Amino acid sequence: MAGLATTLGSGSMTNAIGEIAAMGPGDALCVIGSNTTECHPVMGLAMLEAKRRGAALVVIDPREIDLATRADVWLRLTPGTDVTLLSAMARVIVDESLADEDFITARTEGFEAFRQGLAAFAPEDAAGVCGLPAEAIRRAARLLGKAANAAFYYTMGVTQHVTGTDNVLAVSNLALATGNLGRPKTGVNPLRGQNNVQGSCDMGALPNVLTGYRPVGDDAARAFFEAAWGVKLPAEPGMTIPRMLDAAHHGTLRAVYVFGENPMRSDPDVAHVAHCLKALDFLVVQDIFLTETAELADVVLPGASFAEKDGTFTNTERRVQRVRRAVDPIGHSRPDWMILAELLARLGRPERYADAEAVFDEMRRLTPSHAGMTYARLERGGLQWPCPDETHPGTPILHVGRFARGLGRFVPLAARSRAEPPDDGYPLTLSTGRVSPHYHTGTMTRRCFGLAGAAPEELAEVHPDDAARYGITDGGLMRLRSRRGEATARARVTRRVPPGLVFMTFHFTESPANALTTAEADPVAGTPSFKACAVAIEKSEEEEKMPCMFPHRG
Ligand SMILES: Nc1nc2c(c(=O)[nH]1)N[C@H]1C(S)=C(S)[C@@H](COP(=O)(O)OP(=O)(O)OC[C@H]3O[C@@H](n4cnc5c(=O)[nH]c(N)nc54)[C@H](O)[C@@H]3O)O[C@H]1N2
Ligand SMILES: Nc1nc2c(c(=O)[nH]1)N[C@H]1C(S)=C(S)[C@@H](COP(=O)(O)OP(=O)(O)OC[C@H]3O[C@@H](n4cnc5c(=O)[nH]c(N)nc54)[C@H](O)[C@@H]3O)O[C@H]1N2
Ligand SMILES: [Mo]
Repeated sequence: MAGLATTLGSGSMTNAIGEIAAMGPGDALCVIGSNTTECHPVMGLAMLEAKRRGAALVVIDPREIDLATRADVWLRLTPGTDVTLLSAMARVIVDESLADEDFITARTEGFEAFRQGLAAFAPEDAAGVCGLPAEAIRRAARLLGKAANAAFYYTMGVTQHVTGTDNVLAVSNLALATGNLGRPKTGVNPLRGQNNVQGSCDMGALPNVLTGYRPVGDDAARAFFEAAWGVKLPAEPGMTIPRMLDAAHHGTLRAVYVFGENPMRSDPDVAHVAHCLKALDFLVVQDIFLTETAELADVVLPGASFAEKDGTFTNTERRVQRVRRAVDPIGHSRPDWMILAELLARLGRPERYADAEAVFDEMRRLTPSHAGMTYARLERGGLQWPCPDETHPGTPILHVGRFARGLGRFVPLAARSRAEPPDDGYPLTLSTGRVSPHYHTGTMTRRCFGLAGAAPEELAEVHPDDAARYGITDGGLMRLRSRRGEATARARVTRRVPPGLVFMTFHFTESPANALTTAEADPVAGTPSFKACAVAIEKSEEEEKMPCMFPHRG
């Protein structure tokens, strides 16, 4: 969001999901740092469908994910070198006159400075930095530069680095240079991960904005909400999670209310997280299960799951959709909004909501981009914001004819190094992420018989050369150490990862990847470097403590 708000004026997926499968001969897809078939399988399948119909596929990923095996060009870059690679591709596009000059003249600014900045990114030099043949960089650039329509998709391989914002700007620069915005089958498309992360951001669940991305520092915006709610609002942005943790450590933050989040397994450097949460005077956790974080809480409030309540989710293409209660809440658990409304009442604000629809009606009254949505209208498959009035059909594609900020902005970039490069003590790079059967910290999916059966335990990917060097066998246990902590995991010896890279998930509490990761973060967005930290590995002898759950292994 930090990156795209700068260049385009709006930080969400620019195009619609349905356009992907419709791509065909002459079109190209560029998938960067996104294991789409495992993490967004519906869109992953659409990408494979586009490929089958004749669209070209460029994949930029250090690991041999499914999509890489199907790509026309797979760029197996060294982790953390995306700015260099994407800038070198832009350089080829400009040098070989493949840039869209009409688009650049009519709809963008800053091109000249950007073009001059590309002098630092000759493909031959980039090849060394990224660990790739220069010719592969050229081939990928030509495929995208010559395509009738090219669409860019990216996720956490791009953002979860100390250079995350720069990486996003590099993607945006490439889309602007090739004129691939504001039309079907194009766009800069960050695929949102959680079912309602888009909706949470739209509703101001960020430190610096109110609903609809109106800054808390904007007097007029604040006055509008103050009049509606009858309260005084702070003009200063709040804190990001890493800053909250530091403030807890320093004693300037005394109480925290966590809901729908399990930072004791999902935040980097969990030893630090535990220390900070224990330093608080008061911790409340509202979850549907007793998580590792809830175990530290003074008060645990049982929430009801998605299937037990009414409301809306906003998906990655900005589509607001209804969810409906299918079963009754269990025991004393309640929908989150009811718990919050009850708490408000106890704090002296009377309950104002009869049901979830009443909450929605307030939200659309206060949010111009959602003003035209009603529960009745949402019955027909949902609506994509902006949807300013009740006759408006919603907006499938952003930036048609004009960018949200007026002109699209090129941003010249310089390559910066990743977090914690390997050294003698910690000679390998750890990258973390997901496998398809499990969701995040496993609170939900590990309780599901079928999913737990499909992936009962961590299988950390390690290259055969590294396995041989450290005496690690396929299916055997290995110990991983970083400057922050250690973890034990079963090894999967595979060429899916390149030499020097170890990949593990953060799904398994007994093999906690975030005991190892670093809290070093992107300076603009505050997103941690989950995709790169330095580790050491060795064979582990803890076999009885972690019996093998795969009968055919170990
Ligand atoms: N099954 C399942 N699906 C999920 C989730 C889940 O937990 N389980 N979580 C959801 C959520 S919240 C999210 S955010 C998404 C995440 O979806 P993804 O971002 O697709 O998931 P990750 O496993 O984090 O994969 C990131 C990809 O980036 C690559 N990568 C790592 N470092 C680099 C790099 O330096 N450059 C490049 N170009 N690539 C790199 C990795 O090899 C990997 O293929 O998934 C969503 N969907
Ligand atoms: N090492 C590493 N760490 C990562 C990442 C990575 O790639 N690598 N990815 C990061 C990313 S992109 C993300 S999005 C985060 C995810 O981090 P988290 O959001 O902390 O992970 P989840 O396990 O999804 O936690 C969600 C919690 O909400 C609870 N819950 C589910 N439904 C409800 C509900 O309706 N109400 C309430 N009150 N609770 C509910 C679940 O039981 C669970 O405990 O992890 C981040 N951490
Ligand atoms: Mo995410």
